[in-house]
Amino acid sequence: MMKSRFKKIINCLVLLLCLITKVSAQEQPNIIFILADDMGYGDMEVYGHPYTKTPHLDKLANSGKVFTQGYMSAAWCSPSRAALMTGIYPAREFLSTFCIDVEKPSITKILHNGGYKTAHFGKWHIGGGKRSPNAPPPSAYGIDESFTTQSTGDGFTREDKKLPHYREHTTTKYIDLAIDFAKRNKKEPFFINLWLYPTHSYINPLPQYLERFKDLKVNIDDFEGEAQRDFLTYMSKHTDINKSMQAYCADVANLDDEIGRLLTALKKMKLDKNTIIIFSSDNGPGPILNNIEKLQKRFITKPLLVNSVGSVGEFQGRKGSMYEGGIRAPWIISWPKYIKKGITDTETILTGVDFLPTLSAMVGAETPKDLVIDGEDMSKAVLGNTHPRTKMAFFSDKPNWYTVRDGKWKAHLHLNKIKLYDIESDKGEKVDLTAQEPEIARKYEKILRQMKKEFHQKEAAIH
Ligand SMILES: [Ca+2]
Repeated sequence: MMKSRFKKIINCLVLLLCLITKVSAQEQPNIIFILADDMGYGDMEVYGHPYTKTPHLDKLANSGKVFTQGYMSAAWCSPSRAALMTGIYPAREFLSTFCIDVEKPSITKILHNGGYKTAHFGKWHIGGGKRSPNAPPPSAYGIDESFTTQSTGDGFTREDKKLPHYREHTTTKYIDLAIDFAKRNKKEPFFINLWLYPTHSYINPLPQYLERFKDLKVNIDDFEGEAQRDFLTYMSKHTDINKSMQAYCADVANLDDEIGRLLTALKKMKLDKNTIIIFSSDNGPGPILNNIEKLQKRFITKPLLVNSVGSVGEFQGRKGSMYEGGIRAPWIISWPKYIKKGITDTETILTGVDFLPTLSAMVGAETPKDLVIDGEDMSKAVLGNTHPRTKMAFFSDKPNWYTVRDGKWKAHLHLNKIKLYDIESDKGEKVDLTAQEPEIARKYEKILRQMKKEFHQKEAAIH
């Protein structure tokens, strides 16, 4: 009798446990990480652009949290993406292999092992290009489904790439794939890396988007930042600045519309409340190219935008630079179920290597016990209030330039020379305080020289 009652209690407990486990599995959020390519910090309405129209991205921003002190860990595509995937500074190893280490943890592998269905649609560029043609495909990193470019996995054919507006159509294709993947996996948690091409040059906008901006005339004074105004003045001497800006705004509008299509689909599937959507860009907008005259000629003969006129907001430096314009990135994180909407965090410093530990913590994914990474779990800042970091944020993607952000200070060791800025009062990094603050400058010089010694132990390629 006692035995049978005991058995009943055990059975009830087992049932209860099963129910709890089932509920928590269903409760686990989906994640979509949308990464734009070379889109500037200042390219959205919400980040202060005077001309672009981004109603869907702005809506996404209003439904979650906007960070104004977010960074990428590098200033160009490949290393920046490697940092996001691994939580490790790319200068340690990636810049000598151009392939993320398949033996080490990656965010996709961690989530896959934690029961997530995982996908990568879009640019890959962290193994498989000219620099590492024998790199493993995305599936080696715990990715269940992928359709990518610049990888050794499945993707567009040579014929596809010859089609008109190929680059613009890639976005439509990747969004279609993301919607389809979400539909098929909506009963279990899923993760999608959605790494889109806009606004990387060359831009050849679809006519319907160009039409929207055909009357746009650029007034350079509409831009707040001095460096951005100087850049546009330079560009206006070499290209038709109105046409370039119209094309750029058209490209951003196309991206925004496609993201809007994804958000609508998620809502229809009733996945909008419990899906974490993150939006960022891998590095700053395209720089002034040193072969501008050659490109000018091409600009006249082909309807291509040869150089991005993306905005760095108030900062200086563009893609490839460790000044803010190269590494400061828009970071929008929305999760209606848990993140309070309409908040702008102007204090928390986030950087690319934080992505893996922060996201893992947000969804309760187990990370390997022996995990050694550079990033810091900043989930408290995402889910709650502003949160100070304990680790300094480092940046380097070439052997002659090391940078650190630590509170209000930012220091560069560039071409073996130290420069120090108070980034809170001097966003444009115009006033070098090395002479006024010699002790602080020495402190960061020592740290950066140590970083130089520790990083780049292997010969790294210069971009
Ligand atoms: Ca890029």
